[in-house]
Amino acid sequence: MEIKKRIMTENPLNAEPPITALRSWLTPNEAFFNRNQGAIPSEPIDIKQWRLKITGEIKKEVELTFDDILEMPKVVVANTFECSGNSRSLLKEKAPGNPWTIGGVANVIWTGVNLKDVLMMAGLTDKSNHVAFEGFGRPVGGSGVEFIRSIPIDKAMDSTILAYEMNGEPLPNPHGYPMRALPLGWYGANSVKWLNKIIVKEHPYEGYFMDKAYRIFQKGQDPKTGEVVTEIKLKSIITKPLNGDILKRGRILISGMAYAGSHTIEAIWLSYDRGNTWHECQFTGPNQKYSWRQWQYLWDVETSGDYTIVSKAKDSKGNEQSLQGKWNAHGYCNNGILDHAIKITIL
Ligand SMILES: Nc1nc2c(c(=O)[nH]1)N[C@H]1C(S)=C(S)[C@@H](COP(=O)(O)O)O[C@H]1N2
Ligand SMILES: [Mo]
Repeated sequence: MEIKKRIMTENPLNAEPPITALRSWLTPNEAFFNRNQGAIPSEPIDIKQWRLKITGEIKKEVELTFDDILEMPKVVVANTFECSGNSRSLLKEKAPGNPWTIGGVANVIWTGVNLKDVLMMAGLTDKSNHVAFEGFGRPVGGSGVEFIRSIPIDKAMDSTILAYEMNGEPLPNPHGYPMRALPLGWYGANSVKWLNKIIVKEHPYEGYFMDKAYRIFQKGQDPKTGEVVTEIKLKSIITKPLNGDILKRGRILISGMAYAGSHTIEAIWLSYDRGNTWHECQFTGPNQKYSWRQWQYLWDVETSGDYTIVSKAKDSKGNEQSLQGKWNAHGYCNNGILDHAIKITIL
């Protein structure tokens, strides 16, 4: 399948697929968005030379080859993966950064090993509170620092995998070959690509990509006091029809996806009057923890005119999406209902 992505920046590569590529429950690897702070390794890393080192606040250092990884218990899990900057360009008030529409998201089947199994080989101590991930070590971006991120030990032990396959294929080079960290249900920034080192720490890792980027804060506020971007927020998207479509009166199929990190989707509604009245939609796809849920609505339209259609999801905790996305300095986590409105014309 040829999929032509919209390139936002070429170097480093930041690109989103067309919305039509987001209509299937599984996203093909070729349609997986690209988000890079720095260079992609120019050659795939040599698997024979590659090692995964576990160091820091642990009982003993461990070094694993790729063959060692393949001999460990395998985990296969579908997981929806989203960049925290996704939908930034749809915010009512603009925020700086890549102008994603809704394409900075994908649902794929990941194969890997449990991070817990690797950490248990190293042995935890009473100072093993955070787990930092380091990858391909070229300093990146204007900041000139390495892309290193840490997550709390509970997430690391409970639901984080070290992924080496996407949809049954080795990770493509731009997506982190041969391995990336994958805290399930969390924003992409926590998924360090080209992983080669795990550092167990007493305190969260301190650095640009922990303290300045990937935090929710307001202008004038110290970024470090803002909340770290972790679990994917409840959101729904309409993938059919497309914004600006002109359709004939009669029965119109509206469909899309809804997702909520580690929570499942319980209900979804559609409105064609900007959220004044809501109509319950049907689910059409699998209902699995960590994966988005497909939905549809069959709309019998009798009156021609311009319509604004929006969707609203409710998760298993009973949360509902709010009408407008909450603005923050980096424009992260936009999950507003009206921000995701689709405008169509019925003839
Ligand atoms: N080493 C490294 N890992 C990284 C990044 C990066 O720039 N370098 N970007 C992060 C961000 S912000 C996201 S959203 C995802 C994007 O992964 P993808 O390019 O496979 O879509 O990777 C994360 N891991
Ligand atoms: Mo991201």
